[in-house]
Amino acid sequence: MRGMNSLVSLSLVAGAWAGPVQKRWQPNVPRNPDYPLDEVDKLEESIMPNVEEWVTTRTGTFGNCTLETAGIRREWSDLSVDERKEYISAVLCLQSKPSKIPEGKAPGALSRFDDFVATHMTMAGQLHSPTHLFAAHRYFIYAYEKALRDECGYKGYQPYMNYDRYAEDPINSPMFDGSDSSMGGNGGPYNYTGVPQPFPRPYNLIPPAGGGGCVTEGPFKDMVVSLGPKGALFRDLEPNPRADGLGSNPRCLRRDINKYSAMGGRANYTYSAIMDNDDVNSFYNRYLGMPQLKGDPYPWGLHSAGHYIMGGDPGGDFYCSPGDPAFYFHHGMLDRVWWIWQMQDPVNRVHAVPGSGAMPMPPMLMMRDGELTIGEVPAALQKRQNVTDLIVDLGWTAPPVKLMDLNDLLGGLGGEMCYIYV
Ligand SMILES: *[C@@H]1O[C@H](CO)[C@@H](O)[C@H](O)[C@H]1NC(C)=O
Ligand SMILES: *[C@@H]1O[C@H](CO)[C@@H](O)[C@H](O)[C@H]1NC(C)=O
Ligand SMILES: *[C@@H]1O[C@H](CO)[C@@H](O)[C@H](O)[C@H]1NC(C)=O
Ligand SMILES: *[C@@H]1O[C@H](CO)[C@@H](O)[C@H](O)[C@H]1NC(C)=O
Ligand SMILES: [Cu+2]
Repeated sequence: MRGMNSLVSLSLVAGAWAGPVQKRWQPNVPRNPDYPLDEVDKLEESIMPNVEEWVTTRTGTFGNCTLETAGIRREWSDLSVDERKEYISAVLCLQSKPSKIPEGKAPGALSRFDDFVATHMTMAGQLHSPTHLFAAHRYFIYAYEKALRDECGYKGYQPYMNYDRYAEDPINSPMFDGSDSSMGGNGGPYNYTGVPQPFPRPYNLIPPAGGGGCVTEGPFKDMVVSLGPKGALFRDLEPNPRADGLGSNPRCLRRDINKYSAMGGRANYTYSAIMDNDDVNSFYNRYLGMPQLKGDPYPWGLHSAGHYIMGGDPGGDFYCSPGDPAFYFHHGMLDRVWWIWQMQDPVNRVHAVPGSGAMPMPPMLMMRDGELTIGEVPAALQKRQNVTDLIVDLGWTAPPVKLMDLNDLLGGLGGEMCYIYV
């Protein structure tokens, strides 16, 4: 353990501060020259010696997972245009395959893609509890990536969105410029007040950015959104025919591609979230924007910043947000940030779970009357929990697994989960 710690601090000094990084292993993947590495990308490069050390010294069952066999999740604009189109085709394929949800349970799930939305809606309480937020979303994206690969023949891995690349002008970025190699364009104009943020009270607001109507350009312009709304951002939406939001309510995909939101996800925010929070609970709180930093012009937290880059419907709906295919890019980025945080000190951080054990309970996000707010922490969660007993259950999309089997992305689930970010 001592050896590992000194290795960690050495590599941080070397990696973060422009010194030569000793790289023994480097994936051979191209980068887009339009986007020089930001401070978080450099931090990510600097952790590779820690990652190598970790995969050779940890104990447990990791199957055949090694750095050489690991899948590589890349940033969207680092993919070639053809690779982007392959990904888009796979998503369109998932949207054309029939749902596998048992008859009558979620009649609004019109496709296999919608099964993931319905799962996120029904399991929202578990997915967003402090203990589960990181690991359950990791599993959720993993299950989606697996469906793209196994059911739609996709050969690559789930891309992520580095918010910093697009923050200045997301509407004209390779993610959202509406071209046929983008994840679709902005929505038309819609008049709304913005997105209320739960911290601090009284609410601050992510300002509206001019969109909010139907997406009319790009591969998802004809997409039919059916589930929800359930925690809607917009008031002009038709209510779902079922109280649980799982009925069919066909409508267009709406977005307000929002640079104000994106600014809260710039690299300096991500970098300080990773580097200034040694304890898993303070890292968790910072990731959610709590407490607000003094004088912060974009005090949303990474999680909200990324969600409201697309916002709209269903992207801005707490329950239905995976109904916007850009959701997976955002939560992929969050998963990457968690991994970079973990790999600063793998021995102490890989299996650290927010809100559990002896550490103080962070506040919890809840949905009340359609607004996101800080809830009380349920008495059951206040209790000192034995984290080895926690289960992540993704109902209709993946078998239940132990939460602690999801903490190590290089070898989780007995080696079945095996990927890194580049
Ligand atoms: C590991 O790889 C070997 C050889 O390819 C294969 O036989 C074995 O089933 C794999 N084990 C796991 C756990 O995937
Ligand atoms: C937007 O809505 C607000 C509140 O309903 C209204 O006061 C304002 O005039 C509207 N703005 C436009 C440009 O329609
Ligand atoms: C990030 O940089 C911006 C612009 O310089 C600044 O306003 C903001 O406070 C910084 N945020 C953090 C968390 O350092
Ligand atoms: C937690 O539970 C596991 C098995 O479920 C057990 O082996 C372990 O000793 C328990 N730890 C504590 C601190 O109670
Ligand atoms: Cu979620």
